[in-house]
Amino acid sequence: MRVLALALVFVVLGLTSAGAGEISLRIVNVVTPQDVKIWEPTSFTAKKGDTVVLQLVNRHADEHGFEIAAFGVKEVVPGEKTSNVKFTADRAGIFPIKCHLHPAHVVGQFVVLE
Ligand SMILES: [Cu+2]
Repeated sequence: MRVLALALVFVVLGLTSAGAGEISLRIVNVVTPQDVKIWEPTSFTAKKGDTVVLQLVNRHADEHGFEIAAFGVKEVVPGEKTSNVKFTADRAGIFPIKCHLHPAHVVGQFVVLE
């Protein structure tokens, strides 16, 4: 229950921290206890029309991808580097996020509310 509450607070902060019409998030590549590399937070939300600014932090030694195909995002982040991505969430829906370099790396979803 406590974890859920914290997760909720994080999402709300992500939505409000950059003012109306823009969300700004730092997403970090981590390893789960199951030894799977993921980008965290795994899921995030925007409103249709929002500008989305993502700072992708790759803490691993090897490069990893971050793709949201529906919005033309297809970034390769070199080992121990950070990449910035900016796009407009111009349509509503639930869109998969994945590492296009390593399909086994389960990532998450991007939710755009109407
Ligand atoms: Cu990867």
